[in-house]
Amino acid sequence: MQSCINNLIEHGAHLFGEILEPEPVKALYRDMVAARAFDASLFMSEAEYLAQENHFNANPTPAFNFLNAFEDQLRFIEQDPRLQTPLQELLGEDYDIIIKKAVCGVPDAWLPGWVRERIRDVNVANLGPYIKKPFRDITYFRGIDFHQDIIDWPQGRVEQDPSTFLTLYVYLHEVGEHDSPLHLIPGSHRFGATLFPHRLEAVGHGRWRYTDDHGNQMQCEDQKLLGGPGYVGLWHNCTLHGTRPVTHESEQFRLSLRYLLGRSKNHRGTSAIDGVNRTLRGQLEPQVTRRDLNDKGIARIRGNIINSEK
Ligand SMILES: O=C(O)CCC(=O)C(=O)O
Ligand SMILES: [Fe+2]
Repeated sequence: MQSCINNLIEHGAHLFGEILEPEPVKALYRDMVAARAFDASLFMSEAEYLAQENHFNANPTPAFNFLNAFEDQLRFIEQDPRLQTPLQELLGEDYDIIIKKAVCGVPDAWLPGWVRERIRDVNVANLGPYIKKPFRDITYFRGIDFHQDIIDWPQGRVEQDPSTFLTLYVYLHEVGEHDSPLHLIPGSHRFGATLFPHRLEAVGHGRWRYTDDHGNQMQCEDQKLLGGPGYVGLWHNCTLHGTRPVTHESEQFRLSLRYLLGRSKNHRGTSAIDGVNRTLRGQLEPQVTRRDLNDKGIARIRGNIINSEK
C-alpha cells in the first residue's frame, strides 16, 4: 500500500499489473462483447449527425451506462482488497465511484468515410457525437491525445473535490502494441493541471519536453501500458496520458473499464491523496482546463501530439 502512495507521489501512477483473476475477467469481456454489435453499425448517418445541435451529452452517465447491466460481474473487481485497501487509504473509506464506464478503442475499419474525414487530426477523437444515441452508454475513442483526466472537471462541475480524483483502468483482454495501449508520462503530474492541448514537444523516440503554463520545463518519457486480462493501472488526475488509434495490424477492437474515483463530499478530514497533492507544484483546482473546443463542444484546434513522436 505504501508503494502505491509512493508511486503516485514519484510517478503520478501506480501500475498494479495483471492482478485480477483472468477467468472472471474473460467471462465479463465475453458477455460485454456479446451484448452489443461492435462494428460499423454503431455509427449514425451523416444526415442524422448534421441534425444535432451540439456535441454535448455524447458520453455515458451513471444512469445511462452499458456497465449497469454487469454490476454483479464487476463486484469482484470493485471489492478486491488489493485495490480497495490502498484506495481507502488514499481517498477515505467512503470513497465514491464518480463514474465508471466501458471504453472502446475503435478500429479504422468501422469508420464511415465521412467520419474519418471529420476527425482527421482532431486531438480528442471521442467518437460519441457520431454514434447512434442508444449506444452512447460506452465511450468510443479513435485514440486520444495526451491529456490529464482533470480535463473534464474544471471547478464547479461536481460536489466532490476533483483534486482528489484518480483514474483506475482495467484491461479485459490482451492489449499489445497495436491495440491502442495507454501511454502514460510518469512524473508529468508534478506541474499540476495545465491547459489542454498540452505543450509537449517530441525530442526523440518516446521522449518529450513538457512545458507548463508558466514556462517551467521537464524532460520525460512515455511508458506504454501493455498487459493481459486483469491488468490494472491507477493514475493521478494530472498525469499526462493518451492513446494512438488501434492499428491495422491489430485483430481486435479494445474494450476496457475505466473508473474515476474520488473522495466523498461527506468525508471528514484528510486522506493520503492530500499528502500526494502537497508534493506537486502548480494548479490542482483549475477554473479552465481546455481551449480546444468552441461553444458547441466542437473541436476548433486540430493537431495531435501523441502521433507526432520522432
Ligand atoms: O482508452 C483510451 O483510448 C483513452 C482513455 C482515457 O484516457 C480516458 O478514458 O481518460
Ligand atoms: Fe484519460
